[in-house]
Amino acid sequence: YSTATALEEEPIKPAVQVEHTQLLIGGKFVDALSGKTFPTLDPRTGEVIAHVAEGHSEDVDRAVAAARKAFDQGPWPKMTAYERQRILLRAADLLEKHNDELAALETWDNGKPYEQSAQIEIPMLVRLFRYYAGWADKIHGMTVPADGQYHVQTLHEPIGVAGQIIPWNFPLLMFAWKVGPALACGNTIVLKTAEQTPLSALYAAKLFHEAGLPEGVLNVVSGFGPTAGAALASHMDVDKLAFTGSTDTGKVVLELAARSNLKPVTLELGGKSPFIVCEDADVDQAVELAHFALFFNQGQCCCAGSRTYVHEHVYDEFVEKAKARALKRIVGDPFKSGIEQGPQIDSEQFEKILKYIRSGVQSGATLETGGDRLGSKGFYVQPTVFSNVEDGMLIAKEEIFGPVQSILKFKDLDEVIERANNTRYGLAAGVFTKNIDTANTLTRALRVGTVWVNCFDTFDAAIPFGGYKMSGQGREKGEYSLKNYLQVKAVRYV
Ligand code: TXE
Repeated sequence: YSTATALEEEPIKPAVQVEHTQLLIGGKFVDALSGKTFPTLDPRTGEVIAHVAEGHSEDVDRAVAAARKAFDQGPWPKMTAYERQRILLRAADLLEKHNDELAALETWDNGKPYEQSAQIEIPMLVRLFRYYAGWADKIHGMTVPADGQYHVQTLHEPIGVAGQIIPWNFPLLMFAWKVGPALACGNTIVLKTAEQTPLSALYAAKLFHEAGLPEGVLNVVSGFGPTAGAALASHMDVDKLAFTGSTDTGKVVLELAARSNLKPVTLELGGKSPFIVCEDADVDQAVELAHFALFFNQGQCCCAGSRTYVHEHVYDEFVEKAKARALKRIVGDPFKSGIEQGPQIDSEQFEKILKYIRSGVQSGATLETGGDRLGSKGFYVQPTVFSNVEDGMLIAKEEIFGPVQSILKFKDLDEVIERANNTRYGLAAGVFTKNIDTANTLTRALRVGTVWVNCFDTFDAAIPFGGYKMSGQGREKGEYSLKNYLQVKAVRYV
C-alpha cells in the first residue's frame, strides 16, 4: 500500500474551522440543558477535533416542541409550494457555494478521501436538494370515481414532525436523503446525527436558515443513540421516524416507535450484498468493479459488494488479480491528493474489522493479502482479500463494514442465485456479465432492493433505494420517498 509509511507523518491540517458545536433548536445554536459535551475525533489520529453539545431526552423534548410549534403555528406548512421550493433552491445554492468547507468538515470528522467529499458527495448533496426542491410544487392528490353522486378527492398533506436518525458513513448524504423529502412535503424535522460525525450537518443546517428556512423547521441534535436517539424514536409528539443504521438498532427503534405512539417508521439497514462475476466476464473489468464495490468509502457502505461470487472458470485468475489490485490500493491521509482509502471511522469499527479478519483466518479462508492495521496511529486497515470463502463462515454472513473482500466460487446460475439469496439481508446486488439472458435471470431472481448490472454504487437522486428482508422497510430517494412524509386525506362531497 504505497503510502503506508507516510501515515507516520503529521496529518494535514484541514482548511476549515469548526464553527458550530452546539445543538440547533428553534433556529438558534444552544448548549445542551445539562451543559454536557462529548468529543468528536479525527479518525486519522484518534485526537479530539472539537467538543460538541451532547443532547439528551430533555433537549430532544425542546427540539420536538420547536418543530411542533413550527408545524402547527409557523409559516412553513402553509406557505405556497413555490415559496418552499425557492427556499430549498437557495439552500442548495449555499451548499454549493460552501462545497469546500463542507467537504473538509466531512473528511475531517469521517476520514473519507477529501476528493471524494469535494468532487462527488457535496455535489450530490446539492443535486439532491435541487431534486427535492423540484418536487415541492408537484405534490398533489387525485380525483377518485365513487358510486353515487359523489365527488371524491384525496389531499396529500405533510405528516407533521419527522424524527430522523442518521449514521456516520455518509453524514451529509444521509442528511439529504432524510431532510430533502421531508422539507419538500412541508414537514418539520428533528434530526439526530451520529455521535461519530456531528459537524457537517450543523454547518449545512445553518445554511438552510441563511436561505430563509423558518425557525424550528429543521432542528439538529447531536448525541448518542440510547439517549438522544431513543428519546426521539419513543417521543409521543413525533409523527414519523426515519432511521438509517444497523439492523439491530433498527429493531430497537421500530419497537420504541410501536410502544410509544405507533409512528410510521422507515428503515434503511445493513446488508451483505452479493457481487456476481459470471463465466463470460472480462476479468480485468470485473476485478476493478468488484474492488470498487467493496472498498469504496473504506468498505463502510450498507450496500458494499461484500460477497464476491466468481464463476469457477475464471476464479483463479480473478483471485490473483483481485489481490494485485488490493495491493495497489493507495491508503493514506485522506486530505492528500490521489488517496483511495483513509482510516475507518473509530476504534470500535476498527476493532470489529480486525476481529472479523481473525475469524476469517480461523475458519479456514485463505488470506491473500492484508489482514492487519496500517501504520501505528489512527484507524487505518490494510486492504484485505480472502479467497476460498465458504457461505457458512462469519465473514460471508455478517456485515464487516470494512476493507475486507471475501471471494467465493460458484458453478452455475441456479446455485449462485440460491446462495446469494440465502441471507437475512436484501439491500443490493451486483451482476457482471455480457449476456443479456443471464442478466435478466439474475435481476429477477435476486431478492434485493437494487441490482447493478455491470456497474456498482451509482446513485441518482431520482432512483429509489432500500432493502428487502432485514435490510429495511420503505424506499428513500426518488418519487417513492415522498410518500414517507405525506398523509393521505380522502374527502367526499355530495
Ligand atoms: O450503528 P447504529 P453503529 C452497521 C455496520 C456497523 C454497525 C454498527 O455494520 O458496523 O452497523 O454501527 C443511533 N435508539 N451500520 O453502532 O447503532 C446512533 O446514535 C435510537 C450500517 O454506528 O445503528 C446513530 O445515529 N438511535 C449502516 C445511528 O443510530 C440509536 C450505517 C446508527 O447507529 C440507538 C452505520 C437507539 N437505541 C452502521 N442506538 C447503514 N445501513 O448504512 C444507536 N442509535
